[in-house]
Amino acid sequence: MLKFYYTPLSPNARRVWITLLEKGIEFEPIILKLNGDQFQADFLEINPFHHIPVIVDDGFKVIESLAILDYLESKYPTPSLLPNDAQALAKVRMVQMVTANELFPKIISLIAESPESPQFGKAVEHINIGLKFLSEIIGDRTFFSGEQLTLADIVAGTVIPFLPNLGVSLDDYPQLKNWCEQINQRPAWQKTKLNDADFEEFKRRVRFLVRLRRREMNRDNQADEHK
Ligand SMILES: N[C@@H](CCC(=O)N[C@@H](CS)C(=O)NCC(=O)O)C(=O)O
Repeated sequence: MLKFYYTPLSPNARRVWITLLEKGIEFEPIILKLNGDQFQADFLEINPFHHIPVIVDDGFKVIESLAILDYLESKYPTPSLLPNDAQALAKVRMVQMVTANELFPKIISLIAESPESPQFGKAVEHINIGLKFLSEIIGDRTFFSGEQLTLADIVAGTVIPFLPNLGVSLDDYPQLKNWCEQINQRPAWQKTKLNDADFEEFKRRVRFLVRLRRREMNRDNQADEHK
């Protein structure tokens, strides 16, 4: 059976979890705590970058959430979560990449920075550029590709619904707001959603990781100065 390495707190892993549920793929859950267990030799053999999510299917391992989604779509094509039309497919990819590369890093800033700081304000500005772009793609459709749920909805749907809880209103984007309400009701979203305590724990871990990375960067910079 397909093995799924993840933690329920991770939005990157949740993309994969929701895809497994939407496609009705059976899996063996292997939960990591990310308290150092990701550095154990047996996990490093599976993913040398010590990240979840990872899947191992028939002995074939796949790392990187977006690569995992493509693998699952090819290997388990029903129900289909990708359109065939060139423009529709390009839109799915744009939604995925804009969410992963433009919105997600700024969400980290919303969690790590004080709401009064210039960095927080800049993150909100950037997120609004992303939301405007995404609301133009969704137009007045139910999902990003029309009536069919796709990987675009799954990737954006594990990020955008959290924005109001992090200080970014969706009031200027009524269709995205309707879409959030729709997808949040789907069984796969309900089953994988974070409760309030989990969400606080997720934010605590993000702040801890950001502090750790900053300390490491300072140490590296100081070491470079003394060379
Ligand atoms: N680009 C990767 C990112 C994965 C990632 O950053 N995973 C985090 C959890 S959200 C992780 O495993 N962190 C543990 C670590 O960095 O040691 C993906 O999309 O799968």
